[in-house]
Amino acid sequence: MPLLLVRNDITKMKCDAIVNAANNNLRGGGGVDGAIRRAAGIGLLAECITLGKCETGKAKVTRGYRLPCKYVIHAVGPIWKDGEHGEEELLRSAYKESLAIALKKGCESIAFPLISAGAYGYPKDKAMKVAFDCFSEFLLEHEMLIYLVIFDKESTALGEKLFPNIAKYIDDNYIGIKRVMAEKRRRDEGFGNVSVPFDFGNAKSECAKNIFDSEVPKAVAPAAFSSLPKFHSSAKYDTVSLGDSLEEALSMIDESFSEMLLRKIDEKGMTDAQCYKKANIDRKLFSKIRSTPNYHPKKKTALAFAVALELSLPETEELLLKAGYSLTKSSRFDIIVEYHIKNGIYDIFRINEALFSFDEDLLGP
Ligand code: AR6
Repeated sequence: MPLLLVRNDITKMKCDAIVNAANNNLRGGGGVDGAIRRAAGIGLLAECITLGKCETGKAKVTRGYRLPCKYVIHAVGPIWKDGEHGEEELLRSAYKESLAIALKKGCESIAFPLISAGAYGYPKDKAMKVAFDCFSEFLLEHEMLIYLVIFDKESTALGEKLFPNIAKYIDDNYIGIKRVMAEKRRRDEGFGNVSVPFDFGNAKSECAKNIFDSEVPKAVAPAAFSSLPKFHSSAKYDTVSLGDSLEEALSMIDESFSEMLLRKIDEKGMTDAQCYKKANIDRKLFSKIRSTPNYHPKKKTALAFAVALELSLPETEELLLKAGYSLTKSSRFDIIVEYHIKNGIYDIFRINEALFSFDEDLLGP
């Protein structure tokens, strides 16, 4: 099961367990701890009292009481001093212990806050990296839906601060909506081809979000592509006549997205599980893709597989095309993904961290 980043109040998360950023006394405090206790009610404090203390880097579990979760796992992260006092190890341990408890309790879903990144002063970018590392390591071995819940806008530390190189790459490559619209108008008015591939369905700038519905307009809806047989070239298409055998016509149908994906998995010597886990995709969705030759994925799913397979940029474009998509310069989402592929960064959690920080959709299901 994948890792999802969400902006929410953790007390609202409907999952098997939520994690509390607690202190050694387990008697409550401010921040996420205070919010959880207020929402859970007095029963939670009463049970905490029976548990005694909890060492830094460790975790203990109670029931969820009035919260919409079965369990609350109280994890104690380190107080940040300067990074030279074993903070990272302790923070890793807090995440690992929490996940081990969730596993033992049979949880299928769990939501974490950014432990230690509030009152305990752990720098948010560093805290996020530790969280991602722990989750991705865990998900390689286990099936669980993990949410990392970011509460305040500031927790993301925002893309430009965290990722100046990516911000620069976006500046250099992003084509604003006005220019794209002008180019589209030129094309519509018959002034020749545009140089910018424009994809309404993926224009995700603030500007684009306001202008267009998030739905892909029918005329360019990728689903429309997938239902049509694809031909290798127009020259070949011309040769198909009514008298040609069905077999011949079928032989011209292009490889579908699913077929290309499965072929690439074989070529890369990966197992299915290695691929879908690396793509942050759950087993169920992968099985559906595997058993549906004409499966039409979302763009973020197709790109997640491209990243998992470590495809080059042209190969990525090819895989996307199978699903009726392309990478465009009119979408910050596309540019950020392109940046990572170009730089050989194929860690989906790292890419998602960047996407999240720039307030974009994430790769995955
Ligand atoms: N939902 C999700 N995240 C939240 C919420 C919420 N409702 N509220 C805050 N956060 P902190 P720590 C984020 O201070 O640094 C307590 O007093 C917050 O933005 O809650 O581990 C304990 O009793 C930040 O990113 O925990 C301890 O004494 C993250 O949760 C001490 O604070 C953690 O912030 C623990 O400090």
